[in-house]
Amino acid sequence: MVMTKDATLLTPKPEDRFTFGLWTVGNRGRDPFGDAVRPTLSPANIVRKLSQLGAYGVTLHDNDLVPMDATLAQRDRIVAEFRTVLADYQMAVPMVTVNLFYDPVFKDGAFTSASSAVRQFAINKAKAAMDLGHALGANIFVLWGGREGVETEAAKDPRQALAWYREGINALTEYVVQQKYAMRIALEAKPNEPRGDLYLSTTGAMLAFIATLDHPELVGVNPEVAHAKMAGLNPVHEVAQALDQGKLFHIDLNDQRLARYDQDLRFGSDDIKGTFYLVKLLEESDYNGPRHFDAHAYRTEDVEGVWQFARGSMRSYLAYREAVKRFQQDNEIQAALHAIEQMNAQGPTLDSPEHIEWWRQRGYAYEALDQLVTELLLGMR
Ligand code: GCO
Ligand code: MN
Ligand code: MN
Repeated sequence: MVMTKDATLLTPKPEDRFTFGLWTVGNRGRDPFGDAVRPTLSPANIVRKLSQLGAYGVTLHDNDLVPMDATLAQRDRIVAEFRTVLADYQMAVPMVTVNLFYDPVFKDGAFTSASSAVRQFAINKAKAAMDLGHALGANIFVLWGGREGVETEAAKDPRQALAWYREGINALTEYVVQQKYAMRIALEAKPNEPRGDLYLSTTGAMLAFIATLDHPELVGVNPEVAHAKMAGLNPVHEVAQALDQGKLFHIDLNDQRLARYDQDLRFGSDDIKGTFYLVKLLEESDYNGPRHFDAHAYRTEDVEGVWQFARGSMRSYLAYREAVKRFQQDNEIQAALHAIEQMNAQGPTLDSPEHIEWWRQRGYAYEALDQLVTELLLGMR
């Protein structure tokens, strides 16, 4: 058994670029069936603790830091104080997002609200969140349309809703250009929750939508593992498609069992093989953005459990990354891959019945290959 003796191997470091949303470790365990079970953690507290744990930075919704009813003067004071904390702990804010789902004014959507007054309010709120992101040095602005959806199709024509959605995003890219912000927008898809059905429910749908925007070059995606699984999809393929199109601007890492409510499990805690292939894909790609965790601790946990959750998220990423290296260095796995490659290269052209029959008869040896990967992930290689 190849076991690592190097204790530092799983110690997170800023260069690993691990980030957490303030709302993730700050999650108080509220759910539709029960109230908060943990105290509020201040942003300063979160930054200090995450930096001690080896994170690179934090991300936030506008209202995770600045209350929705704050005056401009209050906002400026909060931002100035927060910047001091960030500098003290050498923590970055690479991504900022906007909360367009919590306040009851957004109960029927923000950019897709049937009311132009609400749509305009949402656009203004998003622009102010971009200003906040700019002030904190963020170059990615994530847009997750939490309430952009319906319970009943009788409510709106989905084509109209998409047109409003497009107008909203076009207004934001226009603003980026006008303000000369070094900021790109990353759209995050989710199939459902909190609405019955959300528009543009998969990363693939988002990618197709981006092509219809005024400034497609400024817009990419922020795929989330759990959201793909909620839709019954393979997150590895979603992320691969985003990479293929040069659109992987950011990523939300967590875990999720298929066909369940939005679980937001600790990264890599459930689907070990799926997570392995996702980390392999990321590490073998040219994506060098943050490894952003969007999950939260079990509701059973106290604050110490939250820090175990944060520490575990990062350690797991590093453990999967080590497994990828072992995959790349494993002689038997590489020999198996090579043999498959050879067989593909040396197989005859399909120009005669015998040659076609050769391809019909051949085996691909993927069972043996997968078994090697399984044993590697179980620590037996
Ligand atoms: C969710 C989403 C959110 C977003 C966040 C950033 O399922 O609630 O994943 O956590 O990622 O709001 O926009
Ligand atoms: Mn989510
Ligand atoms: Mn997310």
